[in-house]
Amino acid sequence: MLTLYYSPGACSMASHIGLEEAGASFETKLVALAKGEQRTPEYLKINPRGKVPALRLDDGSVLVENTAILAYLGRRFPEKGLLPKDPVAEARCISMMAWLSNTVHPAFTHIFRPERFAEDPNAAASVKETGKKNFWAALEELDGLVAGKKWMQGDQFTGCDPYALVFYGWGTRIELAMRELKNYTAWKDRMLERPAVRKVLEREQNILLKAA
Ligand SMILES: N[C@@H](CCC(=O)N[C@@H](CS)C(=O)NCC(=O)O)C(=O)O
Repeated sequence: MLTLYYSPGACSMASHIGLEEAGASFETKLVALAKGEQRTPEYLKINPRGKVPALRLDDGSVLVENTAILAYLGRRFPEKGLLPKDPVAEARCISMMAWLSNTVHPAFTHIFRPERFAEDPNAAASVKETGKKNFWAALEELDGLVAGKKWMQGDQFTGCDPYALVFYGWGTRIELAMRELKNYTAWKDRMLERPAVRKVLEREQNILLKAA
């Protein structure tokens, strides 16, 4: 049985939705980030980096990083199409997930945890402001990328979709003008129509259900 370590509202929601979409048999273990549970000795044995998500596999080993978990689910449940079969399409999907992980997510972290980027408390406001500009620019880019498409990679629903939903939720949480992003918002509404997505949003009590 697969075990997902997650925290409601965190980026682990991408892997959580991926597991539901894949129809995988899995259990969840809540790691409350707000209570610092990611830094307990027990959890550090699972992921020494103290981050969610982490996915315990059937053989007891652990996989971390949304990009890797979503790619794994794509390979393990190929009939669900979370990872395109064509090599170029597959690479484009991984490329987008890598960008979400290495650029979009850290832009938000600058807003949420400025002290991680500058120890001087006087710098916090500036770090946050820069993070906000970069995060908004990334959301605008996502809006452009999904224009004229049903899903992030085109006609096929892939791992990029649950991953991109995390950032729509975070933008909503900090009250950015998400509705100005017409394509991204229409895509988010299509996401909310998917039973697997709704199931996870309900389990995580996600803000997108309240905002819908
Ligand atoms: N690139 C990683 C990011 C993991 C990550 O930063 N997770 C955050 C939640 S969104 C976390 O666990 N933060 C806890 C902390 O930094 O203390 C991934 O996609 O899995």
